[in-house]
Amino acid sequence: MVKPDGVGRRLIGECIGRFERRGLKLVAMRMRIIDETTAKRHYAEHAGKDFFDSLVAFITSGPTVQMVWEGPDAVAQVRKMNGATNCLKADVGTVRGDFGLSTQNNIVHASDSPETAAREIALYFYPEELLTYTMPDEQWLR
Ligand code: FUP
Repeated sequence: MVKPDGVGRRLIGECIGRFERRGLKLVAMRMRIIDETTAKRHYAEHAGKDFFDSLVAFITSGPTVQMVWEGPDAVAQVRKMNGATNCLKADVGTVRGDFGLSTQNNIVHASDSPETAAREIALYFYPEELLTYTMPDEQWLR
């Protein structure tokens, strides 16, 4: 997901371009302003923490772009490309290491496991919105 700061800083294309060039396949995408209920479900694991209210306020503060990317080890690949949660600790060359300064305003979100991905995809997409198709270069990307 590109978060409100990423959208507001016109980094949607930058993020999509990086995942595309890596060789991942985009199978679903939508743009929405997340409502408070969905935000609290998304970040349920952080409920009760001191940054929770601020996190919910931030993620609901503007448009976000949800995407589903497929490919070998897609979850791990995207996590690595996004960089550490705190942009200060994110390696240069990652989205957060190249564009961010903060922990909260860290531009992108990515699922941390295939199980989390399944839960988060279901929060934002109907099953029929996940497209099945073949890219001509898939033989080189496995
Ligand atoms: P990540 O998996 O990298 O998105 O990170 P977490 O699930 O640990 O945290 C989710 C979001 O909570 C982060 F993107 C930013 C926010 N956060 C804070 O604002 N402060 C913290 O101390 C930890 C996380």
